[in-house]
Amino acid sequence: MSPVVIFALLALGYGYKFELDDCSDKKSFTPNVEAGNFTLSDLPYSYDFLEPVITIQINSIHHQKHHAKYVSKLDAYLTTATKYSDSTLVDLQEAAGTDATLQKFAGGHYNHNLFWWVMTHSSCSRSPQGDLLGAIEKQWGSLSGFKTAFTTAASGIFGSGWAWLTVKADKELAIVTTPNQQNPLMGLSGDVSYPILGLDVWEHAYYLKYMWDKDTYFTSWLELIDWEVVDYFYVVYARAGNAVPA
Ligand code: MN3
Repeated sequence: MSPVVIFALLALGYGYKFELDDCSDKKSFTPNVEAGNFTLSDLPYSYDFLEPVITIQINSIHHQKHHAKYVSKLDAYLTTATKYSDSTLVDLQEAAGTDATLQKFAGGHYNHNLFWWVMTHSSCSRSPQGDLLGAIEKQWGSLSGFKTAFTTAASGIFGSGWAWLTVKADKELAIVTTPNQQNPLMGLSGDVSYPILGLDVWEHAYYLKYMWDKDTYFTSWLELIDWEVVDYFYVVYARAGNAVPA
């Protein structure tokens, strides 16, 4: 392509250029109050908002195809499992401990909801603050110590799964991994705890950009955590012994 053509494309706004003002384009957290029947919510930002770490292609396929399928499979199951007709999505995580179908589809829906909320554009990501920062420093020495431990845990997942920052019953923080679409609320990989941050380690979450290089996905992803939201989840819900109503 000639320099003239490239300049013309740039002048026309081709390519995504992020401005700091755009941070306010992310919607504020709203609790999920649905029960018995669930819908795929819009993402709290546009599909290109997480570029270049998460591409528009990955984000749109992930949401419109993968996440959407968990929701439709969950709703199909709930038409037969009528005992859950008044259950919220958090109730279903608790019930999933003894229900393998809920582990897949209620887990898949909840995990993705939480995943979308805890991300923002890397320019809008600020460090954790206050009590959460203190709790991280207590457990891992520093934020960078946490990031190393989190990446190591994520790298240790064999096959598909999730890495979580979670709050235990004793209020201490922990890093936990779960296989498939399970999560710490189900109590299948240790005691029940309350996740405030979740990283999707399924190939569909990164392969179109990172391919075999999972470690670059992990380290890049840590730079787009919306710590303001994670702080909020910690203080308002998890530290009080409640699941985030994602
Ligand atoms: Mn996924």
